[in-house]
Amino acid sequence: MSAFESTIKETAALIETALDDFLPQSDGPLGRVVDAMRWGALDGGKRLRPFLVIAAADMFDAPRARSIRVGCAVEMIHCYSLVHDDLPAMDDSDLRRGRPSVHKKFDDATAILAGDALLTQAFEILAELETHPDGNVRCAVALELARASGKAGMVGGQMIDIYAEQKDFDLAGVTQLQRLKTGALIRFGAVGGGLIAEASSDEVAALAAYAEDLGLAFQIVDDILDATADAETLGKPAGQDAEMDKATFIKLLGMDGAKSKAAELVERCKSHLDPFGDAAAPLKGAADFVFERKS
Ligand code: GRG
Repeated sequence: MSAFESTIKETAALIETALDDFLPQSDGPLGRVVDAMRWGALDGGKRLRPFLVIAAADMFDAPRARSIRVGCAVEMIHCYSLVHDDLPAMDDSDLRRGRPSVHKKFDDATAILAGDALLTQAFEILAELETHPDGNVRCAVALELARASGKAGMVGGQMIDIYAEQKDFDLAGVTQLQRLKTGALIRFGAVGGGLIAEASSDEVAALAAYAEDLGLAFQIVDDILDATADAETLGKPAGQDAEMDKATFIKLLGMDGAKSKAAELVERCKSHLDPFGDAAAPLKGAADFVFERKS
């Protein structure tokens, strides 16, 4: 295991414990929604977005207790999006992280409510005093997460993605779609970490520039992994079977073009962190991890 993999595993364990504490089990109908929230949020995932929060906040020596709370908030939003995305009305997926998706384990109504409850609890956590003693800081972080999650961010990107299945998008169109759908929460990770640590506006801008390039690289790698898995299933060279009704980076750039674009973005994203010197090593490690990941 690389040094970076051990680091992200350590922060993932901190997030797992904190999420477990935020979601205590209970009895009756309320217990059912909590069980479904736990099924959707615990025991899985790379915890990349919370890692970005913690690593960015660490650069400014912010208390870990605060960055872990902000990390849990963004992970709850991410998990809610996966729970809803798996529903029959969206991607209709029976499996998530190698086990039954929430609506398969429970039922559709419970999955909708569990997703809603994860979404709302994320903002409850950010509003609580323990997140930061200064209400202005708590408000700034909540505002940033709301914008990243809603119609100007992830939800907007998902809407465009559903619509785009019938349309031919050019590179600028796909880039914009992915900036919203997956990029906005990744961007929040680094920016949220800077905000909770009361970094200067220039420092937050550098974190945003890093995370914007990182988010795009993440999505290109996701497309490469999907195309490779499809090719293995179909027994054809990777990249030749990109879904024709869906705009992907593979469809627009080809497999080799997509790989070099991802590599270019990873190098560029790391360069935005140069002003932070050695303190930025964990965030730079995250960029290499995104490029090299296999799942
Ligand atoms: C339903 C409002 C709503 C939005 C859904 C993000 C999203 C929008 C849907 C997920 C579909 C998907 C699989 C997109 C590809 C990129 C992505 C977000 C992958 C999953 O993120 P990882 O790899 O997952 O960080 P883990 O399991 O590691 O947390």
